[in-house]
Amino acid sequence: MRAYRSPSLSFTHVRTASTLLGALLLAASLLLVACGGSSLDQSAGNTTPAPSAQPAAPIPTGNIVTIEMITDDSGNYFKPKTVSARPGDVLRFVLVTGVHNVHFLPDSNANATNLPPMSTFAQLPGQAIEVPVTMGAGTYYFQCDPHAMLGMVGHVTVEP
Ligand SMILES: [Cu+2]
Repeated sequence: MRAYRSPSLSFTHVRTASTLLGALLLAASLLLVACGGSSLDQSAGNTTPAPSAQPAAPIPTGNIVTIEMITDDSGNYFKPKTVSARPGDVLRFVLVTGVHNVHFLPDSNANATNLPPMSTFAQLPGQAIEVPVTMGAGTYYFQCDPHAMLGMVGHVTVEP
């Protein structure tokens, strides 16, 4: 008897789950479109940026992991260039010198979900780009787009 009933039960369960997943994916893609649109608008305008010109971030629930963005005699670089974090933490990229952004390239993060969108550019010393850690456990590559070829790249390892 039990063996006879269970297939229909699990079928119902799977259908409900996939409907939910579809709704979530739809919501996520709408969110991505909205974020992409606003960052394009900001870089296209290229007017004086407000010091706090960043995408709205969720309320931080964990630690803040600070990474400096630097241009000096030794080049353009993130410091440190390798960090670890946990889901709910915030990566805080603080501009020290130069003009930089933060981009978790999808092409360089195969199979990653919930990657942060490409940031706008930080141009004022002290300006911070805050990136909530929304990705699952794993190691993720990020770069500054104009300086990636010059070695301005880094990795964050998200711990489970
Ligand atoms: Cu840079």
